[in-house]
Amino acid sequence: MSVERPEPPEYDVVVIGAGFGGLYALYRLRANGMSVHAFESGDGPGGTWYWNRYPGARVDIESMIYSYSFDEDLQQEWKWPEHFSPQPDLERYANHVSDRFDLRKHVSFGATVQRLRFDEPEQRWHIYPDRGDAVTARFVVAATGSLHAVNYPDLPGRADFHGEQYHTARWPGQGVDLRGKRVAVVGTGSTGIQIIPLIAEQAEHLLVLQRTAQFSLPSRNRAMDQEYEREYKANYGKYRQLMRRTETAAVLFGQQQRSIFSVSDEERREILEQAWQSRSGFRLMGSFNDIRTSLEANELVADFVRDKIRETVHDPETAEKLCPRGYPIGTKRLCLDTGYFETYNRENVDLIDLRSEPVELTRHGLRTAEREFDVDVIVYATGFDAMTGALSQIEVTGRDGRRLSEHWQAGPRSYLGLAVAGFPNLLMIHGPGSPSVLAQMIMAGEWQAEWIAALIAHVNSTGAASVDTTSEAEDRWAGEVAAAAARTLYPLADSWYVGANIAGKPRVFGIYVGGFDKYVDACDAAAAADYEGFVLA
Ligand code: NA7
Repeated sequence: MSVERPEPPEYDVVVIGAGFGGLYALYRLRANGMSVHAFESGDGPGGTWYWNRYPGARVDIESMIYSYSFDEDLQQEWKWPEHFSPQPDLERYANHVSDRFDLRKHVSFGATVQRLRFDEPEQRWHIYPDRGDAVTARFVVAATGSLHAVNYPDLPGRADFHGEQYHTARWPGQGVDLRGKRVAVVGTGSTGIQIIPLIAEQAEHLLVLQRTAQFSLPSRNRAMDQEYEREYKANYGKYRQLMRRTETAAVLFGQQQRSIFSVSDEERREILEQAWQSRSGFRLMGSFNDIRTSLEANELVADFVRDKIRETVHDPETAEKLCPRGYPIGTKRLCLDTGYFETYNRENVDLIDLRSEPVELTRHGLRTAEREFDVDVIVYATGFDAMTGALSQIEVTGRDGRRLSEHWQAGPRSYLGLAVAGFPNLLMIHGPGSPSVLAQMIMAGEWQAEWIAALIAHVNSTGAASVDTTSEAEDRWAGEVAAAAARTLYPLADSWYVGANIAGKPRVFGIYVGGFDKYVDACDAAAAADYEGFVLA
């Protein structure tokens, strides 16, 4: 007797991830008449803004900019309470968009895709989640997020520690009561810098374990200014248009076209001071046009920020430990903070510089060569296996049994950050080789989802079964990405942008920093030239 197995559900497109990129891809592809489904590991939508529930989690791009542009009513009606939105507001927005556009019904929440296999005879992808049925789809859109796969530090003795341990990107939804506890935070990137001041207010004692001091600028966050909001909404069309045409990756921060060497020392200090005091810290980096490209120009700005740290932190020794050195400002993600450096003036806060004072975890806390601390809770603000991590956690098998992990062994390759040779009908949002984390990701994701929807419509209109790219197209694009990076100082830093935070990861700068406008032009030019670099079969 044969047992009949049910046929897997079939879709035109499966989207992996229901963060802001994935949600919009669902919306856009459905509007184009496709049958769509998404798998999302989280129990709700929002991606990064679902997972990062740690105290102080906040976006570092202004709320009026960091939002969807595709629906005029949505952008007019939605009210952002704060100038820089905190995680709960962004998660609320993701839920609102899911409900408003009836997207939730297309998503399997709490389901992580573990395996993706391209079936050549069928010309379809088979998608295997860890929960629920496998499905098939002609196209897969990987909106898996650039910062999803969490990174734990390789601190000696970590398994021995008996207290509570939390990674900031997997922070319990119900929160963690740190009142009266002795807490250690490992990591001083954007996340550490956001959470440290808030933990210091609650904990009996806070120990910060810093491997690399970071540049951070004051966020000057505040309640939304009503007049600013009105003006923004009245001109949204114009601003969104401008964002798509910026060099500065769809973020408007008033990039100036003058060299830092074209002004006197006094003028330079005045200009930097004005930017420092302005409503968006990143304006500092836009004050002159050579900060990202000239080491000498960059060093002047770095000095300005180091002086600010010395002015803020009372203890000179601690201030020096907190002064970033050894990499140009802006080449590791620049942080925005609220009272970060001031936190070190508190009696209940201590800083350990891991490079000069290595730490070993013990059963009850940690010790260095000279000191020992009892600790109740360790918080890991140690970031992510960024850019490729989330997709690399899925076993992806393309044409001829080719594995994506093998294809990317020497570093991620892609054409336009959208497609990978040998993996037909698999398209990426914020893929390596796209502007991704150095763009305003909601806008960039919308733009890519639209481009992908147009590509799929084109494939369908020709009657082709699949679209792939070629190794030559990947090489050509890798050359463009590398050339754009080489014009900047980014490759000089050991950052997660180049994979330096993950042991054994190949060092590749996988972000297109030639300008969001140039990226759009390159993708549009390929489309206009009959999808040059793509092969329809
Ligand atoms: P980041 O920016 O990767 O920061 C992680 C921090 O953790 C950083 O200070 C790291 O030091 C530190 N780290 C990582 N591994 C270790 C080990 N093994 N030992 C000690 N310290 C370690 O992650 P975030 O979550 O802060 O921010 C990610 C992005 O989210 C951010 O850039 C924004 O785009 C939003 P390092 O600098 O590597 O020496």
